[in-house]
Amino acid sequence: MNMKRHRLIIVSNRLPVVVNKNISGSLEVKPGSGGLVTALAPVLRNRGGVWLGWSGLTTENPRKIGNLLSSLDDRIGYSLESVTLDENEIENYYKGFSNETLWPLFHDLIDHCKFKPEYWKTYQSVNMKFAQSLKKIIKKDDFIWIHDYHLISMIRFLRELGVNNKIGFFLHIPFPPTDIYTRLPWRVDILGDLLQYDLVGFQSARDRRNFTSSVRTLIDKPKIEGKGQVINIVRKTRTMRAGVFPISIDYKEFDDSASSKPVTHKVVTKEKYFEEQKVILGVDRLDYTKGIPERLEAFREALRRYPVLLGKLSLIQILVPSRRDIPHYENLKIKIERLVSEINGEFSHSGWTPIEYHFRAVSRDALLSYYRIAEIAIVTPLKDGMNLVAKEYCASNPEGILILSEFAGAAAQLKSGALLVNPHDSVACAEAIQRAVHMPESERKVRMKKLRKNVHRYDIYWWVENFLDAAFASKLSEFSLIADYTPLAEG
Ligand code: ADQ
Repeated sequence: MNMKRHRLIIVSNRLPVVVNKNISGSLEVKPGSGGLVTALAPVLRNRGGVWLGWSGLTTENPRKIGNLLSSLDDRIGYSLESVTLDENEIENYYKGFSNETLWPLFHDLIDHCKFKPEYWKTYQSVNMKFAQSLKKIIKKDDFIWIHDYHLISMIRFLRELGVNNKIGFFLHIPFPPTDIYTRLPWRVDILGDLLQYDLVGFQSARDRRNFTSSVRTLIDKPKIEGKGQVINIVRKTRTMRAGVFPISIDYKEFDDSASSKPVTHKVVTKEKYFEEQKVILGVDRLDYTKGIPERLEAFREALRRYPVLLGKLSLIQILVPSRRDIPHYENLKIKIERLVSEINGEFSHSGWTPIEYHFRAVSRDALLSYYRIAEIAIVTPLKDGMNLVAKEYCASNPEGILILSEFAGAAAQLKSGALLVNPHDSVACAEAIQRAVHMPESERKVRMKKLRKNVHRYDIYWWVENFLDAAFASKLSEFSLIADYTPLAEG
């Protein structure tokens, strides 16, 4: 297995940098942060690499953006190539098919889906545009790794354009059960596209099982070879691989930074404020899949059922703004804020407000300080590909307790240390909150130790290496890490 000779090409909807126009009208670019960039950047640097994606701007001259991005090459050690999108493409491909069709459908929320032919048409043309941009930069031995639901169809156009390179795909969001997936008018096209990849990675065994079941129902009955972390799907014309690769975080970076001086300074200030109370923390992007109203209802239920918590437990809910030009998101924000004010109105007394609510992105240091002061983190998505907040909390707080939705991809991996809950069951969630508040220290320590060990062992570097191994191993038995699959399975 010699992967070293292959240059790595990463493709994602957005580039790993933020391009902005400053007040004087000139363009500025800042290297992005986040687990994926942190993990892939060294790999791209080592073997040579390119990251292709949309810059985030619509009206700028592509050449201007290109020049600006290439000025970063030396600093970051790999190249950035941008695709330009116009307003219509953003409307129909990005907001439309990606975020109003595939996103809700793949999270089982059929009522939120719009199935518009013009969305599909533009999704196709933008995927073609990405394929054409990629074709211009591709070399014979490059390994292409495409990310997420925005770009599933890219493979079809790449193959039509004569690109024969090995191509992998990773789906960051769940793959839905067959009875939900079949509602999609373009169900056969999307499945057919996924089957053209050499390797498709899913977050959990649940997602891969849903995928193979839809293939059986809608396409044909392939032969499945293997039953571990990676399987071969053998069809008449070709064989592809499908694997389970739970994404993770840079554990060490979170662990180290959480105890750094600037973070500790913030922790001390916040601890003074919450001296009398325990803190339970929610951190999410504003999204209807994250189960935020359900969590607030559960917190209200806990305060009603267990008066001992009044004045003793505060919920800090941090919400990062997201997709606000889609009506469902704006309505969700209104619903959340109404609930926060209802709960605060019902229970506050002088010196104690049950919910502290922030609607903004917070800095990394501030986020870590919240992770550290929170005795409990409550992560209750209705469905989630993985959920990195759960893992970030474990890496940042050795003393904490994690309440986790059984519908987060992370649950398969973290179930033995976390308190698993059904986010739709407000009574069970309230009981879990009460249990967490009163959990004996010895149990808390044992649970968090298990969680941290797991997140540490299967960190983001493991994830990248494991995916690349799966793409290049000539036989399934060649996976060095396959023996480690059991602890990640769904039990
Ligand atoms: P997301 O749906 O964005 O990702 P998640 O995995 O929870 O969800 O990641 C959110 C990230 O945003 C975390 O790194 C968190 O720290 C950060 N964040 C959240 N709120 C913040 C705030 N107020 N301020 C600053 N930062 C904040 C998709 C899928 C997930 C999958 C990831 C990665 O939906 O299921 O885990 O991709 O594959």
